Amino acid sequence: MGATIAIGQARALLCASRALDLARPRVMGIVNVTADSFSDGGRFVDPARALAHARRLLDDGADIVDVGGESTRPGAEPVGEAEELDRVLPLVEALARDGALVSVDTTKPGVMRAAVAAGAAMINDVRALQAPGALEAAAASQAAVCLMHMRGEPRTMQQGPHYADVVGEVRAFLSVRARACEAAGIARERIVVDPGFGFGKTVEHNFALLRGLAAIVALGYPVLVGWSRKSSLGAVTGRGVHDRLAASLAAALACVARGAAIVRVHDVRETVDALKVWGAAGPPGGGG
Ligand code: 7PM
Repeated sequence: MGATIAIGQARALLCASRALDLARPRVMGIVNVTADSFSDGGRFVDPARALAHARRLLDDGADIVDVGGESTRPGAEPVGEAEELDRVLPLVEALARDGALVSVDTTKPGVMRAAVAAGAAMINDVRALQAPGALEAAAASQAAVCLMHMRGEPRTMQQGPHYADVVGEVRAFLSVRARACEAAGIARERIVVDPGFGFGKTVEHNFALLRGLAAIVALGYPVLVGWSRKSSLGAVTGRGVHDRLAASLAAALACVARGAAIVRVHDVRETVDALKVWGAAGPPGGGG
C-alpha cells in the first residue's frame, strides 16, 4: 500500500559476495588518495590519514567507500600504475578487512585486478571500462561496476563540450556500455550507470541531465550520481568549493527525487541525515 514501484529499477546490486539493497537511496563516501584532489586540497595523500578519513565516513553512515588514487579532475595529469597501486591497495585491504563495501575508482585494468584481489567489491570507472583490458578485468571478477559517461579527456574535457541532445547522447552511451558489459559476461545485477556530472559538460548540460535523469533511470540499471562540491553548484550559488555543502545536499536530493539509487559525496554525515528526512517525508502527493 502506497509502495512506489519504479518500473525497471533494480532492487539490489550484486557486489562480489554481497548484495546492496537499493530499496532506499545509498551513500558512497569519497576517499581521495591523491595529492591534488580539488576539494580536499591534498589533505589525504598520507595513507594513514586517508584510512582514518574513510573510517569516519563509514561511521557517519556511508554504505560504500570509493577509494581513488588517480585524479580525474578537469586538467589533471595522469598517474602511473605503480604509483596508483601504492596509494590505493593498502586502503582497499584495510577497509575490506574492516568489512566495508569498498569501491575502487580507477580506469586501469591492473589496478582493478589488484584491488579486487585485495577485497574491493565495486569498480568505479569514469571511462566506463573502455581502456584496453578493462572490460575483461571487470568480467573476470564478481565486483559491481559503475559505468560513467565522460566526453573527452580529463585534461581538456571542459574546453567547449558540445552536444545536440545531451540526455539522449549520455543515455545512448551508457546503454551501449552496459550492453557491452553484459555481452562480456557481467550480470546486469552488477551494473550501475552514471551520467558523469562535470565530465565534459557545461553548467547547462549538467542541469539538462538532472532534469532528464528519469530517461537515464529508465535504462533499468541503478543510477549513481556525483555532484558533490562540483563547480556547477558554484556557478549557481556563487560559492567556493569549501562552501557548497547546502548546494550539494540539494543536488543529491534532486537526483534521488528523479530516481538516483546511489549518491557519491564528500559530506556523508549530512547527506545521510538529509536522506533520512527525505525518506520519512515519503513520496510527494502522498497525503497524510
Ligand atoms: C572535478 C570533477 C574534480 C570531478 C573532481 C571530480 C565522479 C566520479 C569523480 C562522478 C563517478 C570528484 C570528482 N566524480 N565517479 N569520480 N561519478 N562514478 O568529485 O561524478 O571527486 S572525480
